[in-house]
Amino acid sequence: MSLKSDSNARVVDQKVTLEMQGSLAVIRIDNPPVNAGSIAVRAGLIDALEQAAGYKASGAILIGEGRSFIAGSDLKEFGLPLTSPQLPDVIRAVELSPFPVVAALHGVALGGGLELALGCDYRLATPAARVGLPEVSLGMVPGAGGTQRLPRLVGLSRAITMICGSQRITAQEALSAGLVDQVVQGDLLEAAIAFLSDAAHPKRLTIELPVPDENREAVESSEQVAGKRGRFRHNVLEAIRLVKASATQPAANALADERATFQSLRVSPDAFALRYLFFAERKAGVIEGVDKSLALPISSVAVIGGGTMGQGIAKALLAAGLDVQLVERDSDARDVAVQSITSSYQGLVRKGRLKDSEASRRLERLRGEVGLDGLGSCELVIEAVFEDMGVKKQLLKELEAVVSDKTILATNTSYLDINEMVADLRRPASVIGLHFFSPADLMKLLEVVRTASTSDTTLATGMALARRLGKQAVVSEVAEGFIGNRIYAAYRGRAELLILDGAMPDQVDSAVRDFGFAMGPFEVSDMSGLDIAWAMRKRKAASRDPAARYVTIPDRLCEMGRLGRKTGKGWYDYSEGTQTPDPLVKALIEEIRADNRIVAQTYDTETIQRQLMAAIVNEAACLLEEGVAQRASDVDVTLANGYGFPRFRGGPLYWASLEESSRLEQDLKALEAAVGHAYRAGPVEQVLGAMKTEAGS
Ligand code: 3H9
Repeated sequence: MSLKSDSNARVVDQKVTLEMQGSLAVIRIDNPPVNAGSIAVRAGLIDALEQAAGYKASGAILIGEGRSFIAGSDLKEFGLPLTSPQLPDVIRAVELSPFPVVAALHGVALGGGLELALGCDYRLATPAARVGLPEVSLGMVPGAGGTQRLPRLVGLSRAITMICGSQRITAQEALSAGLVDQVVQGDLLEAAIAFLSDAAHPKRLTIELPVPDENREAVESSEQVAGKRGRFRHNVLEAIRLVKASATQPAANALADERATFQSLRVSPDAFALRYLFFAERKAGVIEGVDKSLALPISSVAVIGGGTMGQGIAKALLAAGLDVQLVERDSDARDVAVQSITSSYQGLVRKGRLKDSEASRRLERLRGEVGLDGLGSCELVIEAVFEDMGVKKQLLKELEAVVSDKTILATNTSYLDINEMVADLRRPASVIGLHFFSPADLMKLLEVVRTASTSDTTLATGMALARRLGKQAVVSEVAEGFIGNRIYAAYRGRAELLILDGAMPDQVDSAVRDFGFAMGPFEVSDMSGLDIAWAMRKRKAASRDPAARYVTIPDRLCEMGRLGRKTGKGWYDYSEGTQTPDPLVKALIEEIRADNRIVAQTYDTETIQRQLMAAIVNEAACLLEEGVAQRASDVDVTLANGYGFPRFRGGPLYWASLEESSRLEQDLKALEAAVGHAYRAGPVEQVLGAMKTEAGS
């Protein structure tokens, strides 16, 4: 610790500084990039508070340097034994300080950052600040009083909803809920100084406030909703239990209970997996050798094709504040597309999920167009037309002729070879794949596809756009199905073989749900429509290896007009309004088995799960060997963000890296036997070995 002798600024340590402004102590936290509450920050805060007391401060202000207050505890520390002083020690020091302490919040105050603020006597926030306790989404519960102090300010049901839903709320919402005391329009520090200079703001410990009385039904209802949304995971139930304890237990006991629960949960398998995914998601944004700052600014985008996908992409762009031209072939199609977006916003406004003013702003930025002539000023054009190589090639050529030389062209293809698509273009370096997932305005994943000729500038621009849209980007090289659909095809293929060899669709779906997916593969097929994959199979029929095992069941279902939910029947029967296994499908499966002279095997839940996982893991290894994905963790990020893979398992390769290698080997052997002739073994052992080495380093 060093002191500056010629001013009031005292460097408490490199991460925390203390400056006396009159009788007020201004304590600044400076731990870039997000002011994570590392050990240095915690120790610095305690020192600063002690020094402020030594200076007989009449009040103190905790404020963050840079873009945030505190983004939470340093997640890198959580897999290891925690070093003292710990966050509850810092909060105790705040509470024991003889003067009131104000937390001045800007940027984000999350997790431990918000818990520290809750431990302060008052909280002021800028309008753009966001606050929340995201620990549950990381497999834990708040560990420094969040479950005890938050309900004292916002009530039990609101606290349950916020904590279990890992909600990040705005300053205005926090003010209405009673979480912050003032939203500051002008200078935050000046406002905090004025606030503390007011004698009406004496010391006031949050932990000593009573939990507001609340209607029991309201609490029970928020408890049920939160439990269900959190799929009744252990940490979610623990969070609910702890919040409720704030109303019934002495604070000291409940705080100790919370701390013990946090300590055990932070080293739980879920928490390790979710932390892995947190850092994997950030790493996915890094492209080796490509400078992020090359990204071109984008403010105006054209979307070609106003079907479901085009509309979804347009909505994602509008929500991010971009100007959008939605282009259709004729005025009827254009009007239908614009009307459909308008109606969907009206629906959201009616449900209270979008402000009327925001819906109007978005619609003002939307222009429906016919033909390509008006696209000269667009910085980016995304085509979302029919999935056909000829159609897309022709369109890109026409686009090249009308847009400026700086315009980036993107294709939303989900399978086609983009290298072939750009072969005849003048500026292939300006073309990229942007593979959105449907509904494109809601789904988090965006595969950013780099062709053999995509320039670094084009790629960096695609990644920056993804970030602006709030999407999770993953870079893929050109390959059929890119990363996600290629792995999904292997998974679905294995699921269909399981049916052919002895399982029933509901048994497979239920095993997959038990593993943690939201839906099984046959439920997903029914939802998205069996005809999409059918059309693809028909297209590829001529080139199919005749020696490969082929499951005809889905073709037969399509021929019977059973295209899934939209026709009331698919793998299941929906005619009574619920998803019901259909004896007719069972009979069809048995008939096809008999035709193929297959004696049905019996599969237990675990075998089904492990076989499907083996198919995913093997395909992922093949794809890494080919260089389609940059790194193993990108595969995990793809599956967790676009395919419903359970986040608490980290991702398929993370899951596999924790499995006993001999068991995995057995699974892969069984997979090989089931797939037969078409099986290609990926370098699974090598991929997982590299992951383990990285995790240990
Ligand atoms: C907690 O607090 C538990 C307490 O209850 C316990 C009490 C005892 N730790 O996302 P970005 C890094 S649990 C370590 O790209 P953005 C991140 O890895 C914690 N590092 O920026 C990245 O590094 P790099 C509760 C962290 O502007 C860089 O910062 N808190 C942490 O899009 C920039 O991140 C949370 O869950 C961290 N906590 O978003 C908050 N946070 O550049 C998690 C970030 O090397 N964080 N980093 O790749 C976030 O939500 C976002 O990062 C944030 C910034 C909104 C802060």
